[in-house]
Amino acid sequence: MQFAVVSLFPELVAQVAEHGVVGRAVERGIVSLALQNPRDYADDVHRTVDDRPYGGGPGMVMKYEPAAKAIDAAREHVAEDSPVVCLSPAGRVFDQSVALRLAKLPGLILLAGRYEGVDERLIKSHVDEELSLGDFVLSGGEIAAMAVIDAVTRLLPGVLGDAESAIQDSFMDGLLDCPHYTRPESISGQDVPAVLLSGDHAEIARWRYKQALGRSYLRRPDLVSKLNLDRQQQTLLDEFLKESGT
Ligand code: 9WO
Repeated sequence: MQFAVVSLFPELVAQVAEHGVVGRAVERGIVSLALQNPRDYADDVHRTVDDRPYGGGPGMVMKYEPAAKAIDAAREHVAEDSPVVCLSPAGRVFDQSVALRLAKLPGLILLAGRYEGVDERLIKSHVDEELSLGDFVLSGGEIAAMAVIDAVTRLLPGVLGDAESAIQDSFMDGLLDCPHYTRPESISGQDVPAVLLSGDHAEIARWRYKQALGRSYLRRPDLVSKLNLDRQQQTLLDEFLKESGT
């Protein structure tokens, strides 16, 4: 999959491709990341990319022309039918189902805004979709763009190993993860649950699924109500609630 990001801080965005899962995917040629800086397309001597807002008020607005030229240049690095996505708290919420949809695309251009916002006419003429990570404000769209690249890359065939993919699949059915433990067995009187030391793999799988259901129910009831639990799941959840005294 071909990603291109339009940003005034390309060296920040480049970091996502220099570490971890995304870094390996780039090394293995599964993803590419092109960067375009609107500043390189500003044609005045000061290479101006922002200007004062019409109507007055504090802050600056990202100018149309340098960003538009940077998006057009980004198109050269991605497949022809790659959409342009802008990261903004005004967008629809990015979740795993959106990540799955984007992972089917041949490419994606991500526009990361700065300042108080982007000239609305750029959104109108160049942006296909606005996406938000949630109801908070960042200083720019870069970190959100990096999150989208990471979440989408993990879904591409061959990026995760078999074991990691299996873990991802089992928790993509709409539940939170179960708790995890590693050595040592006891920390200041906090012990690893005995079942995890039992060697009984069926019982361990059952316990993990019960924990995932239970903490999803307690922390994210919205996720659980979407699921329509079957008899077996309802039994596990009832057990969890009885054991946890809730
Ligand atoms: C900021 C904003 C605040 C309230 C309502 C709508 C808004 N849109 C923007 C916006 O597009 N801002 C640009 C990108 C320029 C300023 C910094 N930007 C930004 C993106 N801040 N926060 C985000 C963001 C992106 C994705 N998910 C959460 C926040």
